[in-house]
Amino acid sequence: MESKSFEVKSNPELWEKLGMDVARFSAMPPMITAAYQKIFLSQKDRPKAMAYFDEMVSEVHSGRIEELVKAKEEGHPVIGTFCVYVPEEIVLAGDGICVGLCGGSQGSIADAEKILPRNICPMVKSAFGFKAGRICPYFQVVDFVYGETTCDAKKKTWEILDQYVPTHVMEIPQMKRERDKALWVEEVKDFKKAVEKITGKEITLESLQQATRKMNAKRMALQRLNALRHHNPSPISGRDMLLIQQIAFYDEPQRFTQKVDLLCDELEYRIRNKVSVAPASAPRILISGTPMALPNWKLHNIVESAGAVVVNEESCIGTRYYKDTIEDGTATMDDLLGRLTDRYMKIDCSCFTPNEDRIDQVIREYRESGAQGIIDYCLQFCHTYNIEAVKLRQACEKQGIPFMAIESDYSPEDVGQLQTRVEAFLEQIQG
Ligand code: BJ8
Repeated sequence: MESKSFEVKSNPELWEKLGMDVARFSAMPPMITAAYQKIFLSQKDRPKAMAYFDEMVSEVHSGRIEELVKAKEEGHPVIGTFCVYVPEEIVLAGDGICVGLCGGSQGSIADAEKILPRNICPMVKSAFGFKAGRICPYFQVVDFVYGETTCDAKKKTWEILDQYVPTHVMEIPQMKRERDKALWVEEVKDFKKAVEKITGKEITLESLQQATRKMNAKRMALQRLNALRHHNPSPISGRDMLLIQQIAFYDEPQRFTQKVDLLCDELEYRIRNKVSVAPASAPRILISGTPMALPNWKLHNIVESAGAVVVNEESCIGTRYYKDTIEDGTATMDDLLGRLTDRYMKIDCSCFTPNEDRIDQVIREYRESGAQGIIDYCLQFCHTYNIEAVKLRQACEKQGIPFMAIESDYSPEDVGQLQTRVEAFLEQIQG
């Protein structure tokens, strides 16, 4: 898409209807437009199929919201989540729509800090601030939100968020023993009941099987895309890959899957015809750690502006979201809920202990992606990822993998310092 013709569209009438603070929110689309033009549309040789994803960003506050409002009017509930442990398959089986509500913007932090302590994770503050300030149309559309007990900042914030929007909480155990699985299955069943209550319809074995296939197809399309981007030279930038993985949390799943598959076809063509976004000599970086919610593009932009390519995201807005699928085949409802729980238990978030699987997974993805160094990204005040970086560093040292850990937030203040550190790291990789 031509940079000049791109625009994040506004729809003040719709926002008004949703009870938003229209005056304040009106500043958001022009800000995202400017950042998007600079970070994404200035890239050379982008795949043509990125036009769809540009369009999704353009419609993020208008067209997609209109679709959600219409779907609600037609009886489909919209459920907001903050974590990849809350099973989307159940929402789809209940004829509902799942939207990720994690916040990746500095713009809503001040709203949160009027109520919450300042020294907590920026993702939690950003998400909460969107609701408290009425400056996120997705938050205004949802029928209810489903939080979880992964980290302290989140689980305590849900108690306050409940004062603004009905907030249910899923207990996520922090170990993965048989007895933890038994508890987890019960939590999944409670979630199913909450979805059934709002739709007034029973989730049947058939509807859950269909939803499972739909989500498996989506995750497999993302697996295919991620495998293709590992090619050297890279057929697609890390910035575009991050964007697609962010859009996965608010787009309609079937349409998204088709568009990802179309992009994959184009990437195969590009690989065959040696069309790339960077030379084969460009340093290749794997980013691991805390998720980067829309519009957090800070680190990818810094790394790629320094001449490197991000070749993998070991993150929940990344491989943790799609590396595992649910076993298909004949089942009873209990079997299927058990298989679904098994799939979700494979997600290796740092809130678990012990969590050796994640360390092994990062190293595996490092090897598979042909990366030459790992940058572990931790949002400020996220203790579990911050501490787990110690073990990751030890594993990398043992295997001779260049490793750098950074801690950051959404403010632009540390950009200069991060640029310097990233450039020094890239020099180290290149010898
Ligand atoms: S499964 S990574 S999506 S919890 S960064 S809010 S943990 S203080 S986001 Fe996450 Fe689920 Fe885990 Fe993934 Fe807390 Fe840390 Fe902030 Fe975090």
